[in-house]
Amino acid sequence: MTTTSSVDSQVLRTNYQRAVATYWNTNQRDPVNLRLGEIDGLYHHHYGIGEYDPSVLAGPEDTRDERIIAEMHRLETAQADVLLDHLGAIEPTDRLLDAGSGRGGTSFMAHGRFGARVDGVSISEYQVGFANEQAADRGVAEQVRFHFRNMLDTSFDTGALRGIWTNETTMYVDLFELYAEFARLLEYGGRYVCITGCSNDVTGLRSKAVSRIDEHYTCNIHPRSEYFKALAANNLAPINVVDLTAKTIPYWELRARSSVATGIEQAFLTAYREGSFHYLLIAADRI
Ligand code: GPP
Ligand code: MG
Repeated sequence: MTTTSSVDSQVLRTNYQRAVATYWNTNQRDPVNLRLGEIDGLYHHHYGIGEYDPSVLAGPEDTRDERIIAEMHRLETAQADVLLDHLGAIEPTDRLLDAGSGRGGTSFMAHGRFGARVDGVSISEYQVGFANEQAADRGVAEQVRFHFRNMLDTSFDTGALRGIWTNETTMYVDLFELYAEFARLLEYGGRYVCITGCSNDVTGLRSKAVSRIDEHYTCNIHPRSEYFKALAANNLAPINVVDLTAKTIPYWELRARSSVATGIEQAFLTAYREGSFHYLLIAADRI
């Protein structure tokens, strides 16, 4: 019989990975994510894009916070929609991978949109359990499955996937290792879509604000250039690069005024406004 700890050590290979898993396993009462997810059952672990409706701040005070939270959720769902817009034509018979799937929000949206089978992987057993319960509640457990696996070594079949995305998860891994695994998993012509925060090579090394974000989430934000080097080294050819920085700033302004602000809002606003950090979408094809 395989014990839990031996499974753990197969999935979590380093002390760093164990620290990241502990962060997500113990961060279970996070109102900034749960209050938003409760609105419609899509629990996201990413940020939002688009202008917020200023009327949410104007109306009656006793329901203002509720309106802000609903608006933040709308912007986070809009972000996942933009990511999925870049996956290209996906058929119901195709297979997709959500690499770093969190509580499953983007996976359920992808399945709802394309009808395709989606597998999600996470190194947080808590998140995997939460997302699989969501899949059962939604009646899609046969088609949307979450696994306690490492996205650097997924054990899925070579060439089995039409599409892969990472929605704000690449700052936890070495990009060369990650894209070697994605190049193995994608069929020829398959599409990879990434949304990430990355530091700006042009402004120099990591700014104080970017360091604060790394510290807050136990992550290692990569420079923009690193993405393109790692993609090119692994037969992944970019077809679209979209700078979403200006579009995400309103989300952070609104979040800073909400009851669910976590204290990291000013670091994001400073980093984006000073230009040391970008919110970037990259779509690339497996060649
Ligand atoms: C978390 O989303 C996202 C990350 C930890 C990755 C860091 C992202 C960057 C763009 C640098 P979340 O929804 O769990 O965070 P929060 O709890 O703050 O809303
Ligand atoms: Mg969040």
